[in-house]
Parts: sequence; C-alpha cells; structure tokens
Amino acid sequence: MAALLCPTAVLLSLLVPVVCVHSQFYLPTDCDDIQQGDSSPSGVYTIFPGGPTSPVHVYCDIDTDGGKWTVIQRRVDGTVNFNRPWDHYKNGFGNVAGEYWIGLDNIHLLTMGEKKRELRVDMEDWEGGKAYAQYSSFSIEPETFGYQLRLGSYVDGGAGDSLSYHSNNMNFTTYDKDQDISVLNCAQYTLGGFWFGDCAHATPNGLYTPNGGNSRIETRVMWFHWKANNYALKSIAMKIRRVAADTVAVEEQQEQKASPTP
Ligand SMILES: [Ca+2]
Repeated sequence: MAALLCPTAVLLSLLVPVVCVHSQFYLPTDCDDIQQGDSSPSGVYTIFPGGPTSPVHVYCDIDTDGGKWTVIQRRVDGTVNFNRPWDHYKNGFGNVAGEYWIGLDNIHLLTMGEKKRELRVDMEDWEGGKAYAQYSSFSIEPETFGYQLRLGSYVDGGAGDSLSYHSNNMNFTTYDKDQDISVLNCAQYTLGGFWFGDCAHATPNGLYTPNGGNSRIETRVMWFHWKANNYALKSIAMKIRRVAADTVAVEEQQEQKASPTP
C-alpha cells in the first residue's frame, strides 16, 4: 500500500504539505492512530476526524489503562469559562494543554461509523482520591438530531454511574438552546452545557470552584454517585477510544447468549 500511495502523497504534498509531514501517507483520525506503533508520550497532538482540511488539536492520554484515549473534555484549574452558548459547544473552546471542550461536531465525527467507542470519565477530589466511570460504548447523533447521547452499559471504576439516568438518550442543552426535559433550562441552572434530562447527576461543565467556594451547589463540577451533589471536584476529564474488535465480538456473543433465540 505504501508503495502505491507514495507517489500520490508526494504529488499531494506540493499542495498540502501536511499530508506527508504529519502522517507518513495517512492522517491520524484520533489518539489511537497517534499511538499506533509509536512510543509517543501523553500530550497535545493534531488529528483529522473530519478529513485533511480540518485539523483538530487534542490532548492524547497515553498513560491511563493502555492509553489511546482521545480527551474530549477536561477541567483542571478553572482557567476556562464553560458557561458558553450553543455555537461554542458545537465548535469547541479552551486550551487543549489545559481545560477544553473539543466540540460537539468533533465528538460526532469521532464516534460515528462502524467503529465502536468506549467512554471513560476520570476524576479527582481535593483529598487525593481518584475514581473513574467507564461506559462500554459512547456516540452522539449529529446536530440535526440534537447531538443526542448514546451511552452503553456502565463499567465500574469506583465513581458510580452518574450519566445513565439523566443524560443517556438526551439532547445537548446550552443556556441559549434548551433541549432538556426540565421545566428549567438546566444549562442556565448549572452554568454549563451538557446532556441534561430533568437536569443531571453529573455536571462536568459546571462552574469550577476549588473546595466549593461560595458557589451555589447546583453549579458545581459534580459527579453525584461518587461525591454527592454538594462536592466540587478538583478535576474531571472525559475521554474516548476505539473498542478492540475482539472485545466487541465477546460482548456480542454474551448479548446473544443473554437473549433467547426465538
Ligand atoms: Ca427545559
């Protein structure tokens, strides 16, 4: 394949130098590609989930549980304001070396198609404690379907399942676009956009307040099933990666066994 692709790549490189320089004849679409056959450290990389003309800067987590995680959201120090309108959540914002939201269009591109993705949410408290929540699959619909969240089953990482009840199958809501099922606008109520139902058990995009500060409880960066709703987390990061093909096959076998054949 490389021998066939190379002359094309050389020709293309005259027009689009990034094709050869960045990828040696193919463009990484996510952090799984970045990590392939490489000993790259965790850090900021450029991926192309939407094709060669739309590079996306992203933080790749290479260290956690085998790595290959594409970080789609991260809070660590409160330096970025997450109380933002629809267009910001659609397109992404922040600083990929620190706090950021990768953008709903990018999340859709990263999770569409045949390849199944899993979600892991890592979090820390102010006493040195760590926990995570993992989900067997994660994808979102395009904007025309409200960026509706499709979440698989919960895999215990000690944090508890704070997404299934309120957020799964919900459309995305921002303060200027109410798509939740509450009489309130949950993004206005919690000061950050998210997949809200009758609001939420998790508000990763809420107001960052060290040790809670004087903030209203509902606005805090919260993961209810780990620390209850009055605890403001020290950090939280949402990350996704491809599920290995053999893992998918095993899960499908288990599902077939679980459901009786007609
Ligand atoms: Ca509402």
